[in-house]
Amino acid sequence: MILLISDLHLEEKRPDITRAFLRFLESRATHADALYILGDFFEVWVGDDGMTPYQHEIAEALNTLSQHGTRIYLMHGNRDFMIGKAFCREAGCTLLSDPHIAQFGGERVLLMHGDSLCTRDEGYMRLRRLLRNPISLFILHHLSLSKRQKLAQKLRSSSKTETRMKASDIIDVTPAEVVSIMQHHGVRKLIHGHTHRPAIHTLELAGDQAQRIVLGDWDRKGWVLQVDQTGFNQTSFDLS
Ligand code: LP5
Repeated sequence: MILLISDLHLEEKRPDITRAFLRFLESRATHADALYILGDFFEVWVGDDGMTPYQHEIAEALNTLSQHGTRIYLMHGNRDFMIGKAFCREAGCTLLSDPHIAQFGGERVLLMHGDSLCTRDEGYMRLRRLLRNPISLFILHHLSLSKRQKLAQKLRSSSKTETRMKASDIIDVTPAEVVSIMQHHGVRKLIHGHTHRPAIHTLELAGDQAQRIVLGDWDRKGWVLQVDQTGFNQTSFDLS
């Protein structure tokens, strides 16, 4: 059995999400062969050198699960693309590229965070290109921790102001982009997060039925997608 989650936005200020996640790791996740975390696992990540005691505690909890035998795979999101090797080593998880093709029960499934599918959000696309190119990443990694923290704060506040003003369809995935990437990778199933709009969408790809499964974010509820012999089932639970 495989479990997939995304967009937990873990931070010390949300003990309810943290508690629910730690409970999930100690219970349901121990029965899984693998756990996939598809980005925005943390609210914000400025580099492994800035890890707080809280973040070490989360890494340790992941590591305990991996020692127990559940393989853990982590993908970057737009908030935590600076997660690096040190965190993964400490947490016992493997960093996946975005996109990544997984084999679930013999089916090729495309896994993504989902932000790169929102191509109508031109402001964000520009910011993404700027932050994620290798030269910027090199520079960012060499800035002092305090500078990175200040920049991250600035980005968060600009992003909050701007997203409030964006139309709902602009900050959702672009349908043509979904079709194009699924065709490019030759898959009939795509799983992603980012948009905080949990759903299973069906679409037609070159005459075949295809599915786009959107993972929910953890806020008032937690969301988990389970893949087993019965298929792909996403369920939610109250965080309290
Ligand atoms: O995060 P979310 O879901 O609320 O919004 C996203 C897009 N915003 C972002 C920015 C993140 O919230 C903040 C990332 C912090 C990373 C920290 C690590 C880096 C450390 C070093 C920092 C340099 O991803 C938002 C999308 C939305 O998803 C929906 O898809 O709309 O995009 C924006 O709002 C972007 C704006 O349109 C453009 C913002 C311009 C900001 C200019 C500030 C200049 C600072 C330059 C720094 C190099």
